[in-house]
Amino acid sequence: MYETILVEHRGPVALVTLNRPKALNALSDQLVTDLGHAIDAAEADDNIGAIVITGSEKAFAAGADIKEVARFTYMDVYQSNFITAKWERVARCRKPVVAAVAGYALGGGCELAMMCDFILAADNVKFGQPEITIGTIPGAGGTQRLTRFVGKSKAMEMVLTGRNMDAAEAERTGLVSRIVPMAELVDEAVRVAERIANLSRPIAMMAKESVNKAYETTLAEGVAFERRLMHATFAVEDRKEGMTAFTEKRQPVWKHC
Ligand code: CO8
Repeated sequence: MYETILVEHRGPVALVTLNRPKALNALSDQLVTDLGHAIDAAEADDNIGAIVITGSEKAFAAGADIKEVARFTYMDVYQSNFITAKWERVARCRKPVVAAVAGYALGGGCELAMMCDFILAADNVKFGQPEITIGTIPGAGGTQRLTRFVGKSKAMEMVLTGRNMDAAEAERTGLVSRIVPMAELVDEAVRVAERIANLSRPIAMMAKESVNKAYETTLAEGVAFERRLMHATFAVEDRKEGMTAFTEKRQPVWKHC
């Protein structure tokens, strides 16, 4: 169905595997288009409660497809808003998205991982924004999201030198939520995504929206936004069911409404 990705449903989880092994999953226009369509389909599917995006053991994605973009002129990238505008589809997804990252996550690959809600990474992971070494700068949020994840000093060093960050440093700096042994990465990511998908879906969407607000606004506005959404959970049937189940000492039965 897709040229450059594989999509598999594991229970309530859509597992999307980037699949251009010969190019280390470089993010060609076709791949980013396929990924956008897969996100559209997962969002529209009531059986799906969460998404996992992964690559191969060697590369999550080695960045934009340099061979494809090398020939572009300024007018090409400006007028088409270059493909990085399309990549934002992942960041706009309302269902939870987990990145399961092994190997190289460079340039656009690092940016794509950071567009997901959180990152589980294998012990062989290498994150980096090496754009400067090919004469450009990150164009899909790298200078902004990396700085928010790891702070100015480390982000600036990485963006200015193009050096990579290994698993230990990524965990220490909070770029990833956890490091997982390579052999368990995808199964663990699916397990975590399944746990989320099996909770109340509207409540998970509100939780995601509220955490994301922390990146967009002041503390006072963010706290006010969170309070309004928390109030809104009291209009969701699942909120009543969750609290009733607790008082009745039983498991909740979510209706996702
Ligand atoms: N684009 C296209 N092809 C790639 C890419 C890529 N980003 N990365 C790897 N490949 C291809 C290689 O060309 C090679 O293909 P072939 O066998 O046909 O020559 C194949 O994948 C395997 O790669 P290597 O032989 O290089 O594998 P190694 O294990 O020796 O090295 C590396 C792995 C270190 C990951 C190396 O491939 C590398 O440095 N890749 C490029 C990494 C990079 O610079 N990424 C940033 C790209 S720029 C970006 O993402 C943001 C762009 C925003 C720009 C906006 C412009 C308008």
